[in-house]
Amino acid sequence: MPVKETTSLEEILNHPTVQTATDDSNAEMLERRAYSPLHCEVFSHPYTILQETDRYRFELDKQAEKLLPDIIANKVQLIEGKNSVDDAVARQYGKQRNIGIVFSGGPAPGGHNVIAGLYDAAKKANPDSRVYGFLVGPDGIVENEAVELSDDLVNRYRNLGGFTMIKTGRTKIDSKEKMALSRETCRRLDLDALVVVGGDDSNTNAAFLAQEMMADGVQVLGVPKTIDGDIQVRDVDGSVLCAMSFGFHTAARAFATAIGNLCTDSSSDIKYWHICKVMGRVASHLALEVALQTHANMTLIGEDLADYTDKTRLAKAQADGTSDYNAYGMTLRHLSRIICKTIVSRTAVGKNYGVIVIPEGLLEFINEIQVFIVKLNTIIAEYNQTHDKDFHSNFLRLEDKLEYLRRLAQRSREDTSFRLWHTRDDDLFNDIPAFFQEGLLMERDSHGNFQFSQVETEKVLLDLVIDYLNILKEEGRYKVGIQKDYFRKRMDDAGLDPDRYGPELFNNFGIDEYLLVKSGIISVKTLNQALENAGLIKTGEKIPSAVEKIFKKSMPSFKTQIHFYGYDGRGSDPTRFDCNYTYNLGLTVFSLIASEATGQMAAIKNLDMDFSKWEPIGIPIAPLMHLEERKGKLALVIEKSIVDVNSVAFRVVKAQRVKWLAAAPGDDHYRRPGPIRFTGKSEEDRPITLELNAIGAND
Ligand code: FBP
Repeated sequence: MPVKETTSLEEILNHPTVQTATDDSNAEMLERRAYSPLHCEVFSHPYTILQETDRYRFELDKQAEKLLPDIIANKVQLIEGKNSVDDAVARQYGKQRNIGIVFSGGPAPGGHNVIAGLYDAAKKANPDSRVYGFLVGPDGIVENEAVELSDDLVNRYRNLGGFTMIKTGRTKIDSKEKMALSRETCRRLDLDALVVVGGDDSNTNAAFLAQEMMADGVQVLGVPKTIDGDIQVRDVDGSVLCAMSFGFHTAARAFATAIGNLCTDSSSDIKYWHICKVMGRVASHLALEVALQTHANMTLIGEDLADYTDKTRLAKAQADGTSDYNAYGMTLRHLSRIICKTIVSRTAVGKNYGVIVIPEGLLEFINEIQVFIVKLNTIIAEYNQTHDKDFHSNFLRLEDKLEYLRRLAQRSREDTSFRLWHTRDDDLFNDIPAFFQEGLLMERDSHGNFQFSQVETEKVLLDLVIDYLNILKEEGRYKVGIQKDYFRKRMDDAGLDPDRYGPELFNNFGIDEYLLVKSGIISVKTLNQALENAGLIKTGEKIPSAVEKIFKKSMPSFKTQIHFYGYDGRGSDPTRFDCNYTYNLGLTVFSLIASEATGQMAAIKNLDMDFSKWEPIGIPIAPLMHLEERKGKLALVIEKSIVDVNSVAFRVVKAQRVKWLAAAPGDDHYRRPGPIRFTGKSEEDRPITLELNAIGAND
């Protein structure tokens, strides 16, 4: 159709090219929907059975033994594929079932494939089985808001990111009322099994639901999800049962793609420092993976900072015969100094640009801040327990909250047994910027977790960095290195003798590739003075413009761009690794259901190996529990797995730090991870951390 001015809008909109261009689906999406994930070998058989094994041991928590008596003795379940089974098993396997599934917590790429795997397996075992998706997270269970999944609905979301199909939420089923309502929902839907796809807190919740619902004959199973990568399960002997939760690979690749692009941009226009905060509520696994994927100039790892000891302070204290407890752990101020050192060292070789990666949960590992977080958690929780209205709705404005804290400090002065909030705490708290105070006082999530994603950690740190860089600049210790050939050329062009000017202008003339203007020369006035003193210009004479230009070039300005990588990566379409991983988790969870298991978490062993070696298993949840402070009280939860500073992955990153910082003449060592590619050859088969940490374990 030739488009003329007279062509109507309706005709244009009906044109096939316009129809294709404005369609909601595109080629990539259709390709994803059509992709059939690989099946682990055991699932190629018509049946699966469970084999309980004593090979893995756990240390049981006393409280878990008390509160979860019916599932605490659960063992690891191996899954075996069978071509034939006896009639009773076949009947059991293929019986008509009603299964409910719920997403709990933040979205993680691959969730839809868990549903698809479960749905396909359930329908294959018995086409009359029904799978219900609870809507908007655990609230859907409490309120009986569910949708029966159909081929059409499931097919629409195969291999696609997000939890869009049934949405998610962060409600915790933590009261008698909510538990009773949940049981009622399961009764109404006549559920045989409930599957909770969630993080450490949600799987903890799944264990309590399993215990509670045992009486009703409802099996409850968990699936380890979180982009944070902090659900990793080992037994007491160190055998890895679950190396990584799903979604981690995709989120890390998405962050790395964006940050890799920033490395390219930054080293092109060489004027910005990109400060990139990456998600991971507590653990720095995502930051570590991003470091490996991009080779950014500096990546902070929270767990490493917590491990820090100030050797100079310790030595001084030892020499004085005293103890200096402040030498242990990192302070924000000290950290800002380390970042400044990085910036200064690169700038000295002409690189006043770069990329710094900061983990979202950094503050968790800074002692002074962690103390505030824990104290405020307790204050807020205690307030909520003793008042009708909760802390945040009672004290809406920051001033009101601060006033309440002031009253607590006053109380500590009057009543020495009250130790929660001292005058010193109050003074220190009042010293920090208002936006940071607001962040620290912010509402905790339903599991009592501090919401790190809502705090501008990077801003807090950056303010300190800027302050200190200004001091260094005034002291003449922060300078842009001038390349020696550039200096010579500019001077020759201006008819000036570089060998006359060089020694007067620079500290290291004739020594280094990059020349540093003497620390006393920090302004045009001091430059003038230096040239006059050296007899290079007379009093009142103008500074040669080439020299002034060189000087100005040596004076750094610290320009930053701040980025937060979190929700964007969390919403990415899954990598092929996550597609296959999650689909097989879905198949695994059905095998657990079909063999009557409860209180187990589906997992795939050997994720670091070739797909042919992947081994679906069930991990008992209750033995993973330990006591942790939540909402000011000790609560049973699954232990979060943080970065192990002795792991191979961390040690490799640590060993590369100087190289990737590239504070030396020459190129940076950035790596271009490129975008997530669903089809085609890709070297990114699995997280790099996973591969590195498996070294030795599999040898
Ligand atoms: P889950 O642990 O529930 O998977 O959530 C992880 C996470 O993406 C963290 O990285 C982040 O701190 C948090 O969720 C953000 O929470 P919210 O979505 O409530 O803002």
